[in-house]
Amino acid sequence: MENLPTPVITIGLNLNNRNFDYSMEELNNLIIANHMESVETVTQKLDHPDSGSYFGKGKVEFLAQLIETTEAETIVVNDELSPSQIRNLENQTKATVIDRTGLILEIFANRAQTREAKLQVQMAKLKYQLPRLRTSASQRLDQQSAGGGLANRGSGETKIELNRRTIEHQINHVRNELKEIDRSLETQSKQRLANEIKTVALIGYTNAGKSTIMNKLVSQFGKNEAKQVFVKNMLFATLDTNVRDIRLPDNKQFLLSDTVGFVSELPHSLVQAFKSTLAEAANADLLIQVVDYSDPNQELMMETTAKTLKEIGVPDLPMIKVFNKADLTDSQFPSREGDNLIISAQDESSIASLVDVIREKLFANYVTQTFLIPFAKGEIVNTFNNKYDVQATTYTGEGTQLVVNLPENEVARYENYLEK
Ligand SMILES: Nc1nc2c(ncn2[C@@H]2O[C@H](COP(=O)(O)OP(=O)(O)OP(=O)(O)O)[C@@H](O)[C@H]2O)c(=O)[nH]1
Ligand SMILES: [Mg+2]
Repeated sequence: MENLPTPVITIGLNLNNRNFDYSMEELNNLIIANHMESVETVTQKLDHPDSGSYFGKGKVEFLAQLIETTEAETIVVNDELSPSQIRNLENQTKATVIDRTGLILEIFANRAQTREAKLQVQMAKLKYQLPRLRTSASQRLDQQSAGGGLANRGSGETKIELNRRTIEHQINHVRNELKEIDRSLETQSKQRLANEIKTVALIGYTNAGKSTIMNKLVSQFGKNEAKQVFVKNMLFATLDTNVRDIRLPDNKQFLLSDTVGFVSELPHSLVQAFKSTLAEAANADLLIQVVDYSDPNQELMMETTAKTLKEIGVPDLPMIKVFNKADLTDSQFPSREGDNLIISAQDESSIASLVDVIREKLFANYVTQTFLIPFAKGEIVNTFNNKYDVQATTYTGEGTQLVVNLPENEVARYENYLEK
């Protein structure tokens, strides 16, 4: 039997922010994703966080009472706190305090599967811990002074120094390991560049259906249709970038990548750590932003996505928006407005319209031309058949006549055989 979720108290400051309710809802989803359950939610309206203890004095006292009277022993905070805020809150409430960043790092740590993802999460965690070492160190000092003597203070400080050096050492170690992996990934993407294969990246808010769409495309058009990715109704189901070869029936090929989903205020250290994984998106020819159309917060989720892309350093790339899960709404699907689509990943004709838009966007520079290839140049006929969409083949006295849809810049290469 599975363990029951850990009871916690969630708290958040409302700084007159229009996104406040949404961010509290998101926090609750993050809590569920971390196998916790909120037994009580406490919010406060303030102009700015209390620099000492985040909440004001009265509210902190109220929290201390709640910790005493409920089964919860942990407080989860909707913002990233300073080390001293965490320390003060912990001292005053006698609870364990986890801030939003710490929570997201925990979820990522539990989800990471591949060596790369594990290292990336570890890097983010170490960087988060480094400035926070003071927390436990000062606590130790407090305890020592409470014990009466200053005699031990020196040894306490040496310990902090030791911890700091251990963490810095670990950071270097992880950084080197990541560099190794990065190098091999770089070779792979250079190869792609050399092959001029187009790339498409699925991006967007977590749980929108990116991996589901990936799987549908892979099972219909994948070179290896068995290579399905993990799908689950939870936040951050995907942490690793998965890249798959897609080959449409008309020989148009591209690489499709699926990657980690976004959430608002994704910790900076995590974004940094995942940069190389997310580079897949930064280099794409086309981004497909998947949006959960059944979610009332979809506008804010799109804002979150835009912000995160900026933070990763993704340039202004061609992007289409796919409003997914329309089966859960009253809207007609599939339907298209400009380059944007309303679809359901579970519906076959939806996937077909998505493929149409991808094809249009990705292969816009394709032209249809007629060539007459002499019989002696059979290898060109083979190339056409393997690489491009051959729409008609006629055998004439002079050679093979082919109607071919191919990239405009490739035409020059076969100029001698163009039929005028
Ligand atoms: N009803 C409905 N459910 C969908 C649709 N697309 C995806 N889902 C479900 O939504 C949940 C999340 O899907 P995923 O494909 O894992 O979402 P994701 O965007 O990859 O999520 P992360 O990897 O966490 O970022 C799963 O339970 C899917 O079965 C859809 O069109 N309709
Ligand atoms: Mg996914």
